[in-house]
Amino acid sequence: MNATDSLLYPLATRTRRCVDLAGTWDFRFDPAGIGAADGWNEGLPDPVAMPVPSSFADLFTDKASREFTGDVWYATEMFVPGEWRGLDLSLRFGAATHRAVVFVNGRKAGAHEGGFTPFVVPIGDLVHFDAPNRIVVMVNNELREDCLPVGRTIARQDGTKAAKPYFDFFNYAGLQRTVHLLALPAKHIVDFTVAHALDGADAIVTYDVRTTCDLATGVRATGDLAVEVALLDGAWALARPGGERPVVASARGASGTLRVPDVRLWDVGAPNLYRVRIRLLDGERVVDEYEDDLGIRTVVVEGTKLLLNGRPIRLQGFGKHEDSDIVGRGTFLPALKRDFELLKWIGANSFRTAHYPHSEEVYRLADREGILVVDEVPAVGMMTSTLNFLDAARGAKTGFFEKPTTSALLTNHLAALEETLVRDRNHACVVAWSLLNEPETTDPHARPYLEAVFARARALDPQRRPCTYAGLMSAQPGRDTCVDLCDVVSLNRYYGWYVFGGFELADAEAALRTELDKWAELGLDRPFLFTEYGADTLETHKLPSVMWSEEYQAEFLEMTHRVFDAYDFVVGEQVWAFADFATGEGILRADGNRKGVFTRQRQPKTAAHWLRRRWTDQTKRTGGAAADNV
Ligand code: BDP
Repeated sequence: MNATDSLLYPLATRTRRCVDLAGTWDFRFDPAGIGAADGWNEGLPDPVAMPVPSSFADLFTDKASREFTGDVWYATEMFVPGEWRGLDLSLRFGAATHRAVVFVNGRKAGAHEGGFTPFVVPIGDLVHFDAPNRIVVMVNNELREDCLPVGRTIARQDGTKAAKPYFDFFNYAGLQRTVHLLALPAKHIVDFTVAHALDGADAIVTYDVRTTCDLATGVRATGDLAVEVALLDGAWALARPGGERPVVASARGASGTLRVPDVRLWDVGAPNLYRVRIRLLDGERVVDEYEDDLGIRTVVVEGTKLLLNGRPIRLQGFGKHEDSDIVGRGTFLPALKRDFELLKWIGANSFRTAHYPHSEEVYRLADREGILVVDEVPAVGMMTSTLNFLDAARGAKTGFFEKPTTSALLTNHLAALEETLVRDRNHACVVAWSLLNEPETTDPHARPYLEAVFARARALDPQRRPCTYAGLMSAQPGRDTCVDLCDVVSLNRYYGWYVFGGFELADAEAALRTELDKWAELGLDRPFLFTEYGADTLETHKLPSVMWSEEYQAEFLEMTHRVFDAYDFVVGEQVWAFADFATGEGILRADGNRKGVFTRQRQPKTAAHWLRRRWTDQTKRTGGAAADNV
């Protein structure tokens, strides 16, 4: 079984059972790394209570717990009913940050590297039926140079470990996402892909379904079984209790096409969703059935334009972390809903999942709310620097892609990339893939590494969505050795903050214009997206403005937007950041990164009102896809 097998979102259907294991689990820190030798895989001695999902860091009142780096252990019990004998049983983790080993009834069931993508471990041989079963998970949150996200782990004087991220967000960890017990038919659907094209008023959906029969034979074959794919009307109003939604189109075969007459396209703010129903059939008998929401829309890059459903779209929104009070990076649906309401209020139509794939629930909600997502792989910290945000602007050579760890890092990067794209590629909301954040592309050694990453991404997306990376500030026109790999050029720029800040804001404006003029001269003929620009802002007022005041953040944004509006090839502005977020401690961060347009408690700073005016006006002005919808 591969890590990317059975990454389908866990949903119960007539053939599938799925038990959410959220709740209060047992938990223990293991600072001395004795758990394995002391048999904690059988169960935890003297555990404390721990909510799952959540990050553990902000739940305790002592600093050692918050900053803990090393192994932590989780345990719980689950009941496996006898009628599930003969089914394919597995545990599915939405994520375990950054790596995990899973034990069932004391025996190892599986392991996974990478903290932001789901994985499935088969447990059929390990469970007791009609009885409680013990699950134990050892999670490790150490940062390394050969793993994503990149950083180091140091030993402090007293021997305890500490994280040294090469990135600027708190190293939250643990079982931060959902955990499910799955019972699937022995022969089942593993995955499917869709790609969309428009033909007049109709859509043509090209699909491909993988089943366990393919896995067994290694070739595209369903044996004696047949695959049937149907597109159902998605409107909830049409779903009658006990009744079925009307079938809009259907086809037989593991791959094929569906013609959707008079298609209702998914769009920004108009999130029309169909339901896709996939059946694996033995004659008339349904062996397996999977059903989920599906939005139909096209994304194409044409010259310097980004087209959504054939119309130019301008992305406006934010770079956004998964980060909230108390739960840290843990999945917490009410906070997520609040974020989407704020996005709609401010007129945003998109965000980037900086700097890792967010929880699956984020994309499901984005599909339902009609918000576009630039989906980022957890490839951040690809400069040897613990002050990466400063060094990105300075451009010192760190030789990141020349290290002995580079090839192992690439292997892990490709795995994380594959898991991200396989997990998310059917979502209508995903408009582009961001394959790295601020890699050291000023160094030609980055080139072969990025070529491998881009090639893998392109092979994994039948929709051929644009691929990009968020480019660091020192990778100026002519100095970035990889920019031609991008379908959309994404820039992280801090004119007016890390350079030419405060009273020098007019010089910042001139420098930004000079850079954009140089990009124009290079004639790349591609759309440009600003994936980061922003200023740290405390909830304080100052007239005239000073850096860190709310007035300065608004002036900074006004200046930057004045420049963007003068360049046609700039098709997107994603402010850094949506909300204030937690970072490690340091003299350059005032209790976290404060570049949020909203506070960490999700209240607006002054700039939020200003942005709202711009983004609601702009959508009217452009008359494009965003206009109808936000
Ligand atoms: C960029 C990083 C981002 C930081 C930001 C900042 O991509 O993660 O939070 O700078 O300094 O370098 O605020």
